[in-house]
Amino acid sequence: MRRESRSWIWNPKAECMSDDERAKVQSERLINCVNRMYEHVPYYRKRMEEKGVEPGDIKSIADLPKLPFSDKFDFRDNYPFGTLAVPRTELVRVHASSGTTGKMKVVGYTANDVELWNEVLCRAMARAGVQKGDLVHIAYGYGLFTGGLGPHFACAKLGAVAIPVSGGNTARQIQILREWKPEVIMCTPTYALHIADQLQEAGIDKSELNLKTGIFGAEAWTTEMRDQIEERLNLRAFDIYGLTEVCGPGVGCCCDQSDLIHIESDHFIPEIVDPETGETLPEGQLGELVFSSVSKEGVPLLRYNTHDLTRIYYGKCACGRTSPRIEKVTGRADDMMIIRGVNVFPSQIEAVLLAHSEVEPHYLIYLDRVNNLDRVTVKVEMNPSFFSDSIRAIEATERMLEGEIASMTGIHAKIKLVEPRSLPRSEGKMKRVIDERFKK
Ligand code: DLL
Repeated sequence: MRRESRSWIWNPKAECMSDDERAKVQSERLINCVNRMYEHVPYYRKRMEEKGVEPGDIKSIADLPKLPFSDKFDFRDNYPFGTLAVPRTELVRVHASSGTTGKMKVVGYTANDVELWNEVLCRAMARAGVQKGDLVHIAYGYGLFTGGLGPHFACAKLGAVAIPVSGGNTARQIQILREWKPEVIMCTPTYALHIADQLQEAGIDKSELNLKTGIFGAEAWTTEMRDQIEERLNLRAFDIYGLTEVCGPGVGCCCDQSDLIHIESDHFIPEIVDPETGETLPEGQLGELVFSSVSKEGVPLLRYNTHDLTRIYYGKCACGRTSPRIEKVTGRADDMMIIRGVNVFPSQIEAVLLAHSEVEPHYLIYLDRVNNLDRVTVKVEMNPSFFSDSIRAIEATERMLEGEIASMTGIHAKIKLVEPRSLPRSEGKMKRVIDERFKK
């Protein structure tokens, strides 16, 4: 039984508008954004010229596929402020995220951008059941990362009380959870599980806490993991999605009807494209998620490829909202492991592991190469009660998990059950894959 939901709708006008109304709003904002980008952002103007598109060619949302894509390399090549569409002096804040390209992706916000971010976060938090007056324990990192300061300021707009704990110092987190009794916690799903472990270790029962809602995101997680977090912290868990380049958390969040994530598409227009051809894919097909953040002033983006893999669904949701929904993001196209030619996602392995009570949701995937062949080893922690079991039972579990992973993914992964609490923990995003294959 899942805990009852406290969900409500922050902005019915924006979240429940008809398809025609949405298309009208999106078209107006898109046209305006294309003009601003063409005028003020040299990299994008060049891209449009190369493709032979002019602002006048974009007359409505239907023309979106005519526009060129943008990508994380545009942030690298225009580091730090070359992606701005306004003078730098008009910014009120800057955030950044580290990229796989080595250079940070720097994103500037005007006062209106911060206000827009607060608005979409209020939609997400209300959807997740945050009420006016609630204490919101924010254990996402504060700083350049958007997870801390974004929700922090949005709490004031919603009328909730932010507790700016930031990440780390888990003992103090637990003290606050137990003594101040916040109703809401926001952190990465892996950190939520770490907190649950620490509570258990300290012999603190979940009934001593007062958590009702958890808003988790910033990394891929499965429904199995959601169930564990809900059970262990006695709360209702919601999936919040976002990326720094588009604003941070709050690009979308699931409602209480399903795990699908409603996208705030009046501001962030989503598309799903074929990773090979760039063609826009129809509803329900797996592809890369692309956003046009048409209302942003500081760093607006047109057709920015997130490389996150998901599917999109349209139509009215049982919650009453009409905004398009994406499936839980299961991985990034560039997170994908190619093992002996087979595409495998860490989330596939996680789904198998979490279906078994003998193991805990703490695991690491090691990739190396022996005699030019890829080898996969998954270290996963045993459940403390199973840990005391016989070697034979442990080995049998290892073989059983190997069999299930093989039938799920088509690859052989060696499973090593390790002692409880022996793998490193993360206070932010968890790095699950250690790839040694290309090291000399
Ligand atoms: O992770 C923003 C955020 C903070 C989202 C707090 C949610 C909560 P970045 O550091 O720029 O921004 O990383 C963005 O993280 O492209 C996805 O690959 C991944 N990601 C974010 N949210 C989810 C989620 C923040 N709910 C990248 N599920 C994105 C799966 C997610 N992956």
